Amino acid sequence: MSMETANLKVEGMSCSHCVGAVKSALDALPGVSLVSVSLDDGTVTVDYDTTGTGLDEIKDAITEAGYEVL
Ligand SMILES: [Cu+2]
Repeated sequence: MSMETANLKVEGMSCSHCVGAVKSALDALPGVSLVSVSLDDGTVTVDYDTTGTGLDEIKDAITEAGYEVL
């Protein structure tokens, strides 16, 4: 088990609905333990176990939810 933290710049999040959509998309990934979203900064911080998921999967989940990872 190896924990990592990803700090991502995400474009397109504008309201609490967006925050919820991103959070639930990431919470659905195996190994993700904590997701925090800052609307003001346009950032998403994800704590995850690298044996469960990876940065590519995290970025894909955000993209599939309809937002752009910069
Ligand atoms: Cu929104």
